[in-house]
Amino acid sequence: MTNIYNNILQSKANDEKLLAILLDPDKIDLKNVETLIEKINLSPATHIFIGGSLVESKILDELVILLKEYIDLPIILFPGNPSQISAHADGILFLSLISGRNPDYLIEHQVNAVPILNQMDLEVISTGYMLIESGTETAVERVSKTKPLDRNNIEYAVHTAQAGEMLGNKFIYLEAGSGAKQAVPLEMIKKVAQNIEIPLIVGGGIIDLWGIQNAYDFGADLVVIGTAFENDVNFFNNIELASRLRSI
Ligand code: 1GP
Repeated sequence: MTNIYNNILQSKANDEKLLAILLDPDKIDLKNVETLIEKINLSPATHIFIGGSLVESKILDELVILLKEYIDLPIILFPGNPSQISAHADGILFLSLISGRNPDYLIEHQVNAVPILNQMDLEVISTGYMLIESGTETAVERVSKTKPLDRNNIEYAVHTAQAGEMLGNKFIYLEAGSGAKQAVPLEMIKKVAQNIEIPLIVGGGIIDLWGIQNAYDFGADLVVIGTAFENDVNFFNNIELASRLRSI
């Protein structure tokens, strides 16, 4: 039941960096899923995240089943709300938006998700989710009706992450927002990483190898790539990029 998280802890202990490809079911055409699967299998990804802020898609179950059949990576749900849960996945990031002050995203959706999760065998991984200001309004901000944290107030971000850890979260996820203009500041990644023990996920607005490498160098344990791969399934084709990531 707890393989995904234990494996991530093991990777962290071995200083092996991890990479998740984020797939938004709303943006996937099942007709093209074969190519998608082929590209994922050629990529250096270690995990698949599935979800988005809005997901209205009816294909979630079908997509997860297909991915599970052809891809040998943990499939982890990254839901915007309880309607985005599939029993066919391996695990779920049980997110609490600790940067915000909207009770719906701190506890209400989580309570509503419990009867659904009780009927499933997903590995539930509690995650302190922190939205960081990134230049323009992002979907997470719009949908959750919460303010992101000031990107220059590193001390407050560190305290928020530490509070998340003290509350018992198993991950801290620093999120600039999908398609963000500016990724999470490297200095913030560094200070948060230095002040928590649990694994640190970083995502949003990372669009090239250097962004990935920098996030790792400053302390991210797992980097999430969504838009860059969505816009170009050949994103990881660059052999140099893939091999460099593998050797990290
Ligand atoms: C969003 O962190 C993820 O939740 C990924 O963001 O789409 O900008 O890569 P991008």
